[in-house]
Amino acid sequence: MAGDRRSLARLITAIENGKAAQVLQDLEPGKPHVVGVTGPPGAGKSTLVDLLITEARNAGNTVAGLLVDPSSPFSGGAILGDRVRMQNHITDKGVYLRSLANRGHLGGLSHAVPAASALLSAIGFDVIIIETVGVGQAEVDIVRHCDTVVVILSPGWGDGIQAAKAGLMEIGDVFVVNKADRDGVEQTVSDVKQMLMLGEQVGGPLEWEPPVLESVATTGAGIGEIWAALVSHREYLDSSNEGQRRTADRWEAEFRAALHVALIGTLDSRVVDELVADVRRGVMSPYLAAERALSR
Ligand SMILES: Nc1nc2c(ncn2[C@@H]2O[C@H](COP(=O)(O)OP(=O)(O)O)[C@@H](O)[C@H]2O)c(=O)[nH]1
Ligand SMILES: [Mg+2]
Repeated sequence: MAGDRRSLARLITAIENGKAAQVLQDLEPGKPHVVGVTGPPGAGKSTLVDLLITEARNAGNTVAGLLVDPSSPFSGGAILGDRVRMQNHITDKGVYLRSLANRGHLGGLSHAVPAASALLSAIGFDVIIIETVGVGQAEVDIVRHCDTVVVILSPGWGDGIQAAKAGLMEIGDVFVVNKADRDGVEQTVSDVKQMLMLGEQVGGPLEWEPPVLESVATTGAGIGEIWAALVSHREYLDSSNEGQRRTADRWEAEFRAALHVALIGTLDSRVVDELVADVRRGVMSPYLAAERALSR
C-alpha cells in the first residue's frame, strides 16, 4: 500500500501461483478505469498501449499495465519485446508494468488477471490497462470484465469477418483500425462499421455506439482521439446502469474464479497428480477423477 514495487511484483507472482488468497481477502477495491486492449497478434496493441499510458499520465492519472500472454514458447519473445518497448515508462513512478505469462495450474490467467487487477485497483492506480491477444476464449473472457474494451485491428489482418469470428465484435466499446499508413484501411473501417450495424439490427439499438477510429501507432497519429473515446466511454458508464452492471459482472467473475482456486487449494496435490496420470492414460474418466479428487 506504501507503493513498494518489489512487494507488488512478489504479490503478483503469488497471485499467478494461486497463493495470494489471504492478501486478496482484505483488499478494499478502488475505482479505477479498467481498460482492456485486445486484437490479433501484430495489430499494434503494445505500441498503442505504450502511447495510451502516456496520454493517461498527461491527464494526471497513475497507470498500471498488465501485459497478458498465454505461456506459449512462441510468445516469450513478444513479451520481452513489449518490455523493451515500454521502457519509456521505466523511470516513471506513476507507471507500473507487468507481464503475466504464467498459466500455472490453479485457475490460470482467468484467475490471475482479475486478481492482479483487483490488487492494482486496491493500491490506487487510476487507470489499469490490460493487453491481451484477442484470439481464443480465455483471452476474450479476460477483457469481457473490463470497464472499456478497445479492439485493435489492422488492415493486414483482413476484413471485419475475421474479427467477428474471433468474437471481437460483441466485446468492443471502441474499435481502432491501426496501421492506417497501410493500404486497405478504408475497407477494414467500413467492414467493421458494417458488422456493427448488422449486430445492431439483430440485437436492437445500442445506448453506446462504438466509434471506429484510425491510428498509426508508430507515429502517434490518432492516439488523442482514442484516449478521448476512452474518457467518454467512462463518462457513459458513470451516467448509465451499464457501469454498475459491468462492475457487478466483474465482481461475480472474480468470486467464481476465487472459488475455483480456493476449492482446488483444498485438495491434496499428490492425489490430484495421481488422478491426472490415470486420466491421461485413459483408465479413469475425467468426471470420475473429479469426484474422487473431491471425496479424497
Ligand atoms: N506500419 C505500421 N506499423 C506498425 C503500426 N503500429 C505498430 N506497428 C508495428 O507492428 C509491429 C507489431 O506491433 P505490436 O505493438 O507489437 O503489436 P501487438 O502484437 O498487437 O502488440 C511492430 O513492429 C510495430 O512497430 C502502424 O500504425 N503502422
Ligand atoms: Mg503486444
